[in-house]
Amino acid sequence: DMSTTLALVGNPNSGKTTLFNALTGSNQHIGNWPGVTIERKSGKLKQDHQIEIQDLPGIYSLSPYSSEEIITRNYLLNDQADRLLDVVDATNLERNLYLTLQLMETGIPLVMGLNMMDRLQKEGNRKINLKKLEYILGVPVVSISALKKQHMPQLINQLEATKIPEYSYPEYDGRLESAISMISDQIREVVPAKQLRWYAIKLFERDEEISGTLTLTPEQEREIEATINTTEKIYDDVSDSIVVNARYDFIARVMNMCVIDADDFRMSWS
Ligand code: GDP
Ligand code: K
Ligand code: MG
Repeated sequence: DMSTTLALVGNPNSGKTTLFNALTGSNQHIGNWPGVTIERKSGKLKQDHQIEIQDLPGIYSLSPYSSEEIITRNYLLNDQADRLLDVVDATNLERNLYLTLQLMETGIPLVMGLNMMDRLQKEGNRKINLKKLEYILGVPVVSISALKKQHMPQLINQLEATKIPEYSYPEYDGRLESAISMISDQIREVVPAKQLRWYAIKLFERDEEISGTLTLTPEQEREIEATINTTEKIYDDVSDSIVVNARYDFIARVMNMCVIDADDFRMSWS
């Protein structure tokens, strides 16, 4: 069976459903996610029935606080998606990137569909350098308008590519990276290799939903807790907040490098 499953992931209102409809046409299956009344839609890509598309619930984060987040992350962790199409609202790039970074931590190949480009152009006060965005994130970026069905052939080309380039993970502050690497050493034997970073970060965040799924020795648990405690002392902050700040630092660098606002010019002439 040569079929691949492509999961649409993104913030609420980033245009997932509009894009899903544009890609699948009337070829859709609608149901519910098990145990919850959240609608589940899947369908086949119109131009290539080997590509099965799954629309996932809109989320801002892969934390375990809402049904939408839990459905999405379980789906991603249980290896049901071969690739991700990260639907990003270009007019809200900064906020949307917060989820993108977390999606990249799952190790699943990802293409970014930078949506709402028609609105960004109409607003006319911001330019996004797509080449630099691709470079700094290390993922393919295709600018689209799902509503106006613009750049759909370019997107489909990228989705059909036999291989999506491997990306390196977003690299955070060195002191956090060394904690992640020490935790990784403790759990290397008990988690899938490509999800090592995901599990290490989640353990660092003290995500109990995740730690509950792993069987660790008391010694491993002690080592991990010691790593977290030491790092919290270094930062004088709690671990989940250290990770949040590290992600925002990374996003600030991306925005600095890739985005030019009309205001930036006005400032420099005043
Ligand atoms: P979802 O919550 O991610 O499924 O987002 P929807 O597909 O429901 O879209 C949210 C709103 O954004 C709707 O009003 C869409 O018509 C609109 N929308 C989606 N894609 C685009 C786009 O490319 N351009 C513009 N201007 N609006 C869009
Ligand atoms: K919506
Ligand atoms: Mg939707």
